[in-house]
Amino acid sequence: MKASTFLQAVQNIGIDTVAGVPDSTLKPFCDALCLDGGAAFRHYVTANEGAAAGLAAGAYLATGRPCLVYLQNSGLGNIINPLASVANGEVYGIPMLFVVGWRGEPGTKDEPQHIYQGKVTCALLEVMGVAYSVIDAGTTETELGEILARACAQFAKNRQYAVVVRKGTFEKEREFLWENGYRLVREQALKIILENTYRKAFIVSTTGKISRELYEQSDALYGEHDRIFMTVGGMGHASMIAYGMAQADPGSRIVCIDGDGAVMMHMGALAFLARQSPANMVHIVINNAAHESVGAIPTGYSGQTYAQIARACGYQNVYAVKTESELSAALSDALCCQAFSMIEVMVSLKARADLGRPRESAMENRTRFMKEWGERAICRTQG
Ligand SMILES: Cc1ncc(C[n+]2csc(CCOP(=O)(O)OP(=O)(O)O)c2C)c(N)n1
Repeated sequence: MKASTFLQAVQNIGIDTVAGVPDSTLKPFCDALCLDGGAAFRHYVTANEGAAAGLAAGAYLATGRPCLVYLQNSGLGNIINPLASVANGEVYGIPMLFVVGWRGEPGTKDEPQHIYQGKVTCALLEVMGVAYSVIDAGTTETELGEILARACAQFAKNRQYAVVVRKGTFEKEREFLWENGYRLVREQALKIILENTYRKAFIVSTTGKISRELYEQSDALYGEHDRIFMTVGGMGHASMIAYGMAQADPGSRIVCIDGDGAVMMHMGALAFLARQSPANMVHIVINNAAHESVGAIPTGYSGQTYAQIARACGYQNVYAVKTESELSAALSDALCCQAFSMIEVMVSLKARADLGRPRESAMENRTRFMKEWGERAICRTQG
């Protein structure tokens, strides 16, 4: 199905506002929204999926028209609160149309973070009282019309409706291409970060290609990656995982390698972390102003640098760097001073097409990581 066909059908039922967080299953749909297909809509990439549901609720209050909220099924966790306690028919009864990218559909091969989420996707919608239809590449325009008619019937009852989108549903069309103006390549920045930190620290890295690039670069440099905890799911929570470790052992050094989209998703963590100011933690934000891992759709970033935001929250040291030499200097400075720091690294949208994925299971990686950490703790108490 062409994303433009889908968007036209949605427009035909009176939807004019679209908000969400991009997803690779929905990539052609997101591309279309950022290109001509989006011209008929007010389109917002929100900080997280719950925020998109909030925007949809407000727009409905103002216009009486339901909005479309799009998300990867991982984002269902973020919409459950506004859905259950605001939009649900037992509260304010606010209709909205969800378009949910279905990663980890049972019977398909996908990454570990999608397996369980994929299994419970439809059950979650059911338990939330959201009627839904599943679409795929074979869904015809007539069938789509029928599905949207069912959605409208739910809207009339002040309920929500979901269209669950299987992998490969939307045809590849014209890609939304743009430049952010930065030159440093993310993978090169990650290599420099590893060279400066891997032997001195434990690393907690964020969801998406940042972790996949770190995995490959660490293997190339050190033949292993056991000191890296890859936060493959739970987007936006890497810094709190890092803090959980940092507070448990103030004698160890923890480096969190975050993405700008992930930081946006749960930005409250910055204020919390600044209040705690763990002297043994460095927070690195790789900023490409995009959700690059799922198709480089811009994040809706405000233009403030994350370093400025961190400074305003109370981080003790902040650095914003654009070049390899600035990054190396910031790393050596941040690692030698015992103060909670943020290094924001501006990078381009470049990524390798042949980037691999972790070969072990998530559980194997966890076991190796905890073993490394445990051995370090034993050295410390003995030494
Ligand atoms: C809750 C949730 N929503 C959406 C996704 C899909 N997703 C995976 S990686 C990613 C983009 C991450 O962007 P950023 O942190 O800026 O890192 P980049 O990919 O740009 O390096 C998204 C949206 C997800 N994994 N979880």
